Amino acid sequence: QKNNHFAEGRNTIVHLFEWHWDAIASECENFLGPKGFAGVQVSPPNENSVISNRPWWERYQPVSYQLTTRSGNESAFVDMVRRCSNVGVRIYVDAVFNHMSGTSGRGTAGHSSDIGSLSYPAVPFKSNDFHSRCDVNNYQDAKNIRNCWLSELPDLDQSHDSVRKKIVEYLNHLVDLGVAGFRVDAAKHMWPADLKAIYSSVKDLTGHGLSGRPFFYQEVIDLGGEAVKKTEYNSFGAVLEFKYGAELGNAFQGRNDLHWLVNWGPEWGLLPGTDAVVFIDNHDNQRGRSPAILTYKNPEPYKMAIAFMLAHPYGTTRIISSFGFDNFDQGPPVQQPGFRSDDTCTNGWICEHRWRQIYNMVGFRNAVAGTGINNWWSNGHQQIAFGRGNKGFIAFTLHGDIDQNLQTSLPAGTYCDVISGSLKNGSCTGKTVNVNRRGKAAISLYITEDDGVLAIHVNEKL
Ligand code: AAO
Repeated sequence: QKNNHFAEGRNTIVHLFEWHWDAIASECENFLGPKGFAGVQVSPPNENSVISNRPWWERYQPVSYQLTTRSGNESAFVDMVRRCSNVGVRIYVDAVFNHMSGTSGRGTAGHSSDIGSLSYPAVPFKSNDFHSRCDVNNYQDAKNIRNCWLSELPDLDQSHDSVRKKIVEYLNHLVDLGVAGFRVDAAKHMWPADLKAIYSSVKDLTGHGLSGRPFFYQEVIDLGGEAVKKTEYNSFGAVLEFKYGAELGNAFQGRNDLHWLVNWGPEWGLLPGTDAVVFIDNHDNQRGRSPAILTYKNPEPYKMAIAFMLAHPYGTTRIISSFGFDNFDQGPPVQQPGFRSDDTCTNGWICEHRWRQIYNMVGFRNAVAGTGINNWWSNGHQQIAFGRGNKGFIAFTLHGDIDQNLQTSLPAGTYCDVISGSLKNGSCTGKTVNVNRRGKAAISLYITEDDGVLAIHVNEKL
């Protein structure tokens, strides 16, 4: 349940937040497959309440487990799974089963929900399937966190067999359709024993070359100081490691010297890497107020933090692909993304995963997979560099120029910097780096350049 089931040579999940199933299918074929992405996290595929002005968050208000939403219906979902799987890209579902909708009315498949009587006939769930009403308002109290209602959302009682059965049926249905795993929404608000029981009742993966236990990665926000701990969850599934993006966000905004990253990993209070799914920002905290969190709105340090994440061996990496927004509630653009000749998106979509500095680092991660960190270098402050075995090397500066001959373990030759450009038709569109026969690389990285990163690897060598 901690195995991410990535296809050979692929390593990163992209969260195509609010994309439609047919657009995701095309994206797998046209971009994600060829660029080496491993998987897509999709928005919740089950029926949700239709809420006025159609905010993004209506998708976290389940009405039933039927697969009809504004992203598409079940046949479009099946087609997406097939087309993505055919090009080596797995599908991971955002699974919302801590609660049901907090809104009375109709859902995206036309079914009703009634918050007064706690009735969701299309599942069906009835009032005795829920914890009685109280609000999650005390993060020092595990019972309050897990038995009360998060954001006024009716809280399912997963200790009941009848509730477990409905959830397992939903997850099994998705396994039958060929998904590889689940992001478990609000896992912190459910009891570990209940989750363990639910996961172990879900069937093994089938189809599209998959087998074994589904991947479960759980949303347990643990930045320390609360009653619920991430370590209660990582024995039976992976956990989204929220400390990761908060620490790197601080570091790449200059609030912590980069050279301290020499021991990045569990020594920083992070979970073991094999238990962690890591990210710089997600769909919630990109809308939040924490100054630690970097997003597309602060592109230079954001791209650096993502480059560090993708260059470092720790964890299963995930990137968010956003739509642009000015306020918290704003839903996705009416039109799905179009694409410019430089790969970037139109129609209000940010498409971070199509930024060269980001997708080329997805390629870097694939090129260096299986190696450790070596040849660590720093100037003692805001400049660092390190290698990944004899496969890749990366340098960062937040302050001042780097003009150094740095020791690498790379084969001699001329490499393309995959941050300032790419290898195209036998030449580099950006900077080049020469590595001599002793492995010394002539690294020039000036603070005046567009990006404070330089990265080279064996798959983009002249
Ligand atoms: C909407 C309306 C509500 C209305 C409700 C029902 O906005 O006003 O009551 O409908 O009608 C999303 C939206 C919600 C939306 C909901 C349903 O965010 O606004 O409510 O859909 O439509 C906690 C949970 C975590 C949760 C997060 C948002 O632990 O699980 O809140 N995330 C997931 C999803 C999210 C979704 C839901 C759950 C619900 O990813 O999109 O909600 O399905 C602390 C705690 C965290 C806590 C946060 C926020 O952390 O540790 O556990 O997350 O606070 O309350 C700083 C702070 C620290 C904070 C941290 C968060 O460091 O110091 O306190 O940042 O990164």
